[in-house]
Amino acid sequence: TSGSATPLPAWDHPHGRAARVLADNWTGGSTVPSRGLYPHQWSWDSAFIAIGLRHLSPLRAQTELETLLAAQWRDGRIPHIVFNPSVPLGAYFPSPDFWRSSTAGRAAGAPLTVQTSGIVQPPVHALAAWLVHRADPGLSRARGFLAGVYPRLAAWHRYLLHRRDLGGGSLASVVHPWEQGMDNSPCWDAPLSRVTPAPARSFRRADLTHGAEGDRPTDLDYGRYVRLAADYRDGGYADGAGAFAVEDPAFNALLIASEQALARIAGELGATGTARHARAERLTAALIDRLWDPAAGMFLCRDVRGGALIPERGVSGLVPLLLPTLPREVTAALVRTLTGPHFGLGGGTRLVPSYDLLGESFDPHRYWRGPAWFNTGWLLERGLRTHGERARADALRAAVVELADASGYAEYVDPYTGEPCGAAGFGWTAALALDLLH
Ligand code: 9YW
Repeated sequence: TSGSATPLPAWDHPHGRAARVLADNWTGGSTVPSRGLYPHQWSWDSAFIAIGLRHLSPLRAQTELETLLAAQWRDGRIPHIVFNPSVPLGAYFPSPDFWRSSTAGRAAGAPLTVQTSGIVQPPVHALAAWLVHRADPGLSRARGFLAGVYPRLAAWHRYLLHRRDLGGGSLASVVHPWEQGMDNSPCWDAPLSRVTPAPARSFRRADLTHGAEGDRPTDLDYGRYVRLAADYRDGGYADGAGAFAVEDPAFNALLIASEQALARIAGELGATGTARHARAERLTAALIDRLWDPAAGMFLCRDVRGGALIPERGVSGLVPLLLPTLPREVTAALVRTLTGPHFGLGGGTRLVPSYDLLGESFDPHRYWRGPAWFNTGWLLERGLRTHGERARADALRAAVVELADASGYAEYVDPYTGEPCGAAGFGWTAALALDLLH
């Protein structure tokens, strides 16, 4: 099934080992995050994976994004999971019979021919599409890659900017912790505490078959995830009514970076990107206005239902460093926070922890409550480089590449020791390490 792609890469250097992970996780039209734990296509995983895949096979990278976009709903949303029909139902929870996209999502325009979830994930896609195009502009033009994805990406951003402006301040809200992608971050504890958990006996987790219990979210977390998702489904996936709505800095920063990428894509297609650049600037102003906390020296999440900033330092609050047009005092404060005692980069830690090292809920092994992840490492490396922090960017780049390889391309690692946690052979870990090797 490797088609005309290059021969299988060798095992004796990091580039080859990362490429092997991506080859092993490729299913013919897209790449799974992990063969055991996550055997379907995930939205932001695919965007990160395409960014790495472009160095191995620009055609596969384009296909990865096209496969995802083919499952887009008519209202513009890109579902967080596109299910592979040949994988048994019990292999992952919640499975298609939970989401029931083609029936429960009918009013929102869910596709009829493919089963998906009904929630979304961070909008990294336009950024990924632009980077994939640049890897091989000749192939991209010959296939009409950008012309094909542009209207879909534009509809995606429209959905987020209009249907998801639940706080009325121009930013997009997430309606489920799975949407933001950092499932059990302590940032969600307060807004989630208002959600009545679904009884543990009403569902069956599949993740514990593949991961150590201490590395994963708790049953209580899962009860709340299930309740929120079931309520959203039972309301026909209409936006606005849910118990959980949060404006997250990483989600919105990625939307802004993707809006800038979409402006470049428009330019490449012969249109003007001016209006999109202007919108990205307005969104950046809204991000600072609504989520910047000068005392913390970082961005915080806003609990839209509770009406206040959430006083927890999650790595998502550093991700806006990626934006080139932030005011200088903001970027300077972000770099200080990243390298200070709460995140310890270059001091106690070599990779960025997902949560405050000094926070009460810090746990170096439990998923998004402390471990270091490679996608946030990649985003922050890009941010440091964008703002001229070359030595720090170089050090973080070296650490991502080295720890990704040393951990067997782990899903996440202990931020102090680099000890692997979660799944091995994880898609975006390999893809983003590969990207940083180029
Ligand atoms: C789950 C696939 C996804 C990631 C998320 C991560 C996890 C799904 O896995 O969520 O079932 O818990 O938190 O960011 O996209 O890799």
